[in-house]
Amino acid sequence: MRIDTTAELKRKFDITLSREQSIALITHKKPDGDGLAACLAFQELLLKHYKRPADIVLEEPPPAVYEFLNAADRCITFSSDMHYDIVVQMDCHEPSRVGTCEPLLQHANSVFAIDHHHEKEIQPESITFIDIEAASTGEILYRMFSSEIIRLPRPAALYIANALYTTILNDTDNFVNSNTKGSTFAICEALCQLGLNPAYITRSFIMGKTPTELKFTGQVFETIEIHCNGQIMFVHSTLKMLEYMGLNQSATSKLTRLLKGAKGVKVLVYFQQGDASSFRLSLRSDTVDVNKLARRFGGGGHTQASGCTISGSLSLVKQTMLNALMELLGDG
Ligand SMILES: [Mn+2]
Repeated sequence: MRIDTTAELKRKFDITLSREQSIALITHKKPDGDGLAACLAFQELLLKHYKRPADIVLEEPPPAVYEFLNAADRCITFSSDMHYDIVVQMDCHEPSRVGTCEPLLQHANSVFAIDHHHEKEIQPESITFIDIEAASTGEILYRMFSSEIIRLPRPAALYIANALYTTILNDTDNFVNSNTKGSTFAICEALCQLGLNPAYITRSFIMGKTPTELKFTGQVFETIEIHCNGQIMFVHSTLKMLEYMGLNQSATSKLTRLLKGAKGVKVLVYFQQGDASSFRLSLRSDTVDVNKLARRFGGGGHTQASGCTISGSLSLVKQTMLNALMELLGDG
């Protein structure tokens, strides 16, 4: 069931909380700075305001970059014997996006989804709130609970401010995406009132790459290919490239941030090899609806930033995407 206001969402959540016991917070596969930090903020709020512990359940331990939010100590890894009364899905609303954690949704008495991606598959039995205007899922959480957060003891409020700011940095790409609005800055200002030090979070989350990761970034830049008179830009990375540098997939995260906005380029596609037989595509554009494009390949996301996975060799996957893009840009 889709509901339309955060007030209604909160009301339903409060009722459910009074009726049920155990709570799990989950997010999509390959958790990002929005989904994961929104879970961390919500976990802290549930514990300090509602006095209710909640487990953050992930497919695997969180990436090391989230250590500034003590993520490793605050998350547990999914196992098939886990059952929770309430499951809250953050930054996604379709069961297929939660990966191996999906059984948690099936076994829960109540499921909530809080998201800002375009509607894909609303589950009739889950209470789903989607606001595609929100810059991040964390922003929705802030709107729901701002008065509760302000009243929390300072360390808890600061922790939540840090986590919510991370969600905003992540999804606005450090305030360069078009989802950055006055209301986003207003929330950031409110978070500063709670003690947030923006530069500290930026250093911990956006910067802080190791020299080896920067070298890998340089190698990805080396793969730049342009098509259609410079309107399409492709870059890629392979498992071999990562292996050679002794890195894992987390080195590929946020890399499109450095490549977006190239002059004359309408669509940027980053092909990241995920396993021996498939590529995960990150699509970015200011003018083309890449959500629609990603959906054609079973993916989705936002109008200007989306993703999908395509099986095949790198050359085949690139050709498939190039054909689809040429058709879309009217050159095919
Ligand atoms: Mn998000």
